[in-house]
Formats: sequence, structure tokens, C-alpha cells
Amino acid sequence: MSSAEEVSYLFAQRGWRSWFFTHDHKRIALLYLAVVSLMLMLAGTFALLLRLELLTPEKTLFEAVTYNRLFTLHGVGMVWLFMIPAIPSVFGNFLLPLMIGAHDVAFPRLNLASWYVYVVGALIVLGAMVAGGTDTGWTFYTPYSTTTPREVIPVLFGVFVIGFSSIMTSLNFIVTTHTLRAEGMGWMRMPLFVWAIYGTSVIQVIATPILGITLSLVALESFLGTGIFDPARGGDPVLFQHLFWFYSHPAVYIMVLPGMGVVSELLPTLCHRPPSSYRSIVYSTFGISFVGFLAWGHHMFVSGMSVVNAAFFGLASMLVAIFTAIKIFSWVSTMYEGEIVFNAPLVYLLGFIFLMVFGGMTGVALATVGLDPHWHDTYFVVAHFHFIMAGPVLLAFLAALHFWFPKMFGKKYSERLSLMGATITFFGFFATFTPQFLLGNMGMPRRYYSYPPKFQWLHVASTMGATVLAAGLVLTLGTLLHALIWGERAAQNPWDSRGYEWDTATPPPEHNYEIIPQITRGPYEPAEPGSARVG
Ligand code: HEM
Ligand SMILES: [Cu+2]
Repeated sequence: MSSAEEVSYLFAQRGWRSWFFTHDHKRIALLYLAVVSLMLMLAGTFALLLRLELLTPEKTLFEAVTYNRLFTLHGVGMVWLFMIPAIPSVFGNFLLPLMIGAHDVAFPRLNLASWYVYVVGALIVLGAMVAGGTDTGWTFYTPYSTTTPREVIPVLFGVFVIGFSSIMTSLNFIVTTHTLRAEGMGWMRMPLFVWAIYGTSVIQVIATPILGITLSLVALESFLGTGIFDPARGGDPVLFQHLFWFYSHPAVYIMVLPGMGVVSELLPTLCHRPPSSYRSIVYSTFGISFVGFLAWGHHMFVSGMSVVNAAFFGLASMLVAIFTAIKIFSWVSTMYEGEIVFNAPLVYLLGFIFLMVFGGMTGVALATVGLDPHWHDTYFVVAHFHFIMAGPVLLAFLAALHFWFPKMFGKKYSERLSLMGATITFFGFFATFTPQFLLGNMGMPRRYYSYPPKFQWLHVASTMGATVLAAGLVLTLGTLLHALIWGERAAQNPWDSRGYEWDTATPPPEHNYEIIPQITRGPYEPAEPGSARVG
């Protein structure tokens, strides 16, 4: 073992205690990586079961109620257990201190506590699902969620607990960014990924309490019949939708902004040129964060809403699309005239941009008040949010994992297999959800286990796509696990990146930097001649 490996954070201390009681942000990131990957696999397995059921117009494998429990498990697992925590808690944790030149996050113990809180929340959710399951979908709409005999309260409680973990992590990241930046790192010298994590944390801290309150109100209604949402007692079920989407629309940006940060961060390195407009990416992050809070009503055009409100929410949604488009133009112009090499991370990023363009445009169509009633609650919406959210988050997560794998583990993976894995995953995803746009447009409602036979060929096409997607993911998992065990030692800076995180050893030592670096350049400028990289 070389000396760099001996001092790396992976081997600095040994034994299971040194992992489960660690305060090192990098080890905590790996703890998160293990659990969120497990959640991804679980929720992905449920998705495959759903797709199998939908192979035939009537019952294929499951009863209707089992099908309803499965799509709830899939949605709850993917949204609350994978997509919301995935990129911030794994890559935010691992990279934030490295990228701002700090020894650790501001509150290392709180960081570890947030992992435990997340695990407890996840166990509660999964335990409730095993105990009886719930069949409300990930959106828990009233009045159904307060009247279903299924185990909805424990699931709500589990999600509530996970919310605390999000808040703890976000507060930690905000304080870390404000207080621990190395000397010389002004705000406009922060790497774009740090901006994305910071922006996401701000939304999390503001929005998550509202989710907590909403879920508590549903629990109160179920236990005590408080009558907040029940019209028979003078309540209003649409109030639930307002509260839920007031959190959950911003939450879609909680999921997707860190992914956008990954794209902004990696493209300059992978295309060998600086980002074409650093400031417009930073400002559009804030634009999205702010306007994201004003668009929630577009989920309720059909629930009953005044014309003025509908016009407002439609317009606010268009504004979000403009900020998203600013990022997309900026990425495309970074690639323009760049020296592009096709490798796994780049394929994931291209897939991200492609899905986001079509997901965004269908979002604009959905936010058009006159068009939405045709597609509302159909597979068109399902395809929209998989194109714009599920796919991009998954692809950005995998791009980040492939790009920073050498940094995290000090190992190289097979370029050929990882490129194959990325390509198959992208095409599988595309083939799964493109038929769903057509299905929705033809009138196939979401969340039904049976359907008229005329829709069958599109469902079969979608299931075939899902099988390809699963094959891509299994190949990718195999490639990375193989590299973890048998991979060759990675170079100090294999991508020739200018990112600050590569200025320390690969993998980094326990406290990141022997001496806190002084920052004398912008994040994408070349190192000054003579300023040797450590390692
Ligand atoms: C960039 C990130 C975006 C994400 C992550 C996202 C995510 C989502 C999700 C998760 C849903 C469905 C939730 C459900 O009912 O289960 C949804 C629906 C919707 N989205 Fe998006 N979206 C994004 C962008 C947009 C944009 C830019 C627009 C409009 C310009 C838009 C307009 C809509 C509308 C109107 C609906 C509701 C459709 C309906 O239920 O009838 N979305 N989106
Ligand atoms: Cu929305």
C-alpha cells in the first residue's frame, strides 16, 4: 500500500466504529451513498413490478390494491428516500468542504446525527409499508389519505422524520458555506456545485417545515377528525393540495438543482474550457429558487381555481422555465467549441440536458391553463416529471459518481463498460417514458392497473424500455463494484480538472488539507505556474 493510501480518510482509522461514529464528512458521505443506493434499488425494483403488471390490460400479477401499494412504495421511495437526499447528502457532503478549502463541515456531529435521523425515518417508512402499506401515492391527497384503512400515518411520520434530516444537513451546509470558505474565496469564486448545494439548502430550510406542518395536519385529521380538510366538517380538501404543493413544487427544485449543479461543475472540465457564463448560472439558481415558490398552483388548475389565480400560476411557471433555459443555453455554449471526449460522465450529462429540454417544454405546455385539463392526471404528467426530474436526478447522480469515483475511492473503473452502462441507461430511460407521453395524450389516466386494450402496445413498449434501463443500471453497478474491489489505483487528477477538490491528495487525507489553501484564482482558471498541486 502506498503512503497516500495509508493516510487517506478511507484507512486513517479502522473498524466498524470508526465508520458508524465518524465525524468525517467524507465517511458520512459514503454512509449516505450506501443507503441512498439501496433505496434506489428498492424503489427501482417496485417500478419494474409495476411495469410487469401493466404488460396486459387486465390483471397480470397483482390485485388492484397491491398495485396501488406498489406505486406508492415506488413514489415514496424515489422521491423522499432517494431523490431529495441523494446528491446533497452524498456529493454535497463529500465535496463542499473540499471545494471551499475547509477541514470539515461546520457541525460534524450534527452531520452524523442527520444520517441517523434519515435512517430512522427510512426504517419507519419501509416498516409501515411492510406492515400494511399505503395506497395514496406519494402525494397523500386528502380526503382519501384521511379515510383509507391502510397504514398512512406511519408513512407520513417517517417522511416527517426524514424532513428533519434534510433541515439538519441544509443548516450545516449553509453555515459551512458562510463561515468556512478559505481565505481568498469570495462568493464569486465558489465552484458552481457549491452554489447549487447552497441554493438547495436555502430552499430546504424554508420549505421543509411546511411539509412537516401539512403532514401533521393530515395525522391530526385522521386521529381527531379535526375537520381541516374534510368538507363534511367544514374543511377543504383543496387546502391540502395548496399546502402540499407549496412545499412540493419547490421540492422538485430541491431535487433537480443539485443535479444542475453537477452539470455546471463537470461540463467545463469534460469540455476543457471555462463555463461560458458563470454569473448567469449563479443568478439563475437564485431565480429558480425564488420563482419556484410562486408556481405551486399549476398542480391545481383542475381542482378549482379562479381565473386570475390560474393566469398568475401559469405565468409564474413560465418564468421558472426561463431560468431553466438560461442554464441550458449556458451549458450548450460551454460545450460549443469545447474539446469533447465521450466518456461515461459526459454521456450522463448529455442525457441530462436532453431530458431536461423535453421535460421543460412539456412543462410549459402543462402550465398553459387551457391545455392542462386534457393531460391532468394522465400518463403525460407522469412522463413530464420523469423526463424533467427522475431522469435528470438519476443521470446527474451517476455522472457525479463516475466523475468523483477516483477522488472518493482512489480507484479506476473500466472506461468501456462504464460508457456502455451510461449509454444503455440513457436509452432505456428514453424508451420507458417516451411511450408514456403518447399514452397520456391518448387519455390513459395515471395510477390505474387496468386499461383498454388499445393502449397495450405502448405499455409493452414502455416495459421493454424499463427492462433496458434496469440492464444499464445493473451493468453500471457491476462495473463500479468491480472497480472498488479490483480497480487499479487512480491518478491524482485523472480528469485534469481545475476544481479545488483535486488540489489535495486522491483520495483525500482525513482532514482534507494539511494547511488550509489560500485561494488566488477563480474556480475554473488554471493554477498559476509554479503553484504545485499537493499529493
Ligand atoms: C425543472 C424542473 C421541474 C421539475 C423537477 C418538475 C416536476 C414535476 C412533477 C414532479 C410534477 C407532477 C407531480 C405529480 O402530480 O405527481 C409536475 C407536474 C407539472 N409540472 Fe413540472 N417540473 C419541472 C418543470 C416544470 C416547468 C418548467 C413547468 C412549466 C413551465 C412545469 C409545469 C408543470 C405542470 C403544469 C404540472 C402539473 C400538471 C398536472 O398535474 O396536470 N414543470 N412537474
Ligand atoms: Cu410544480
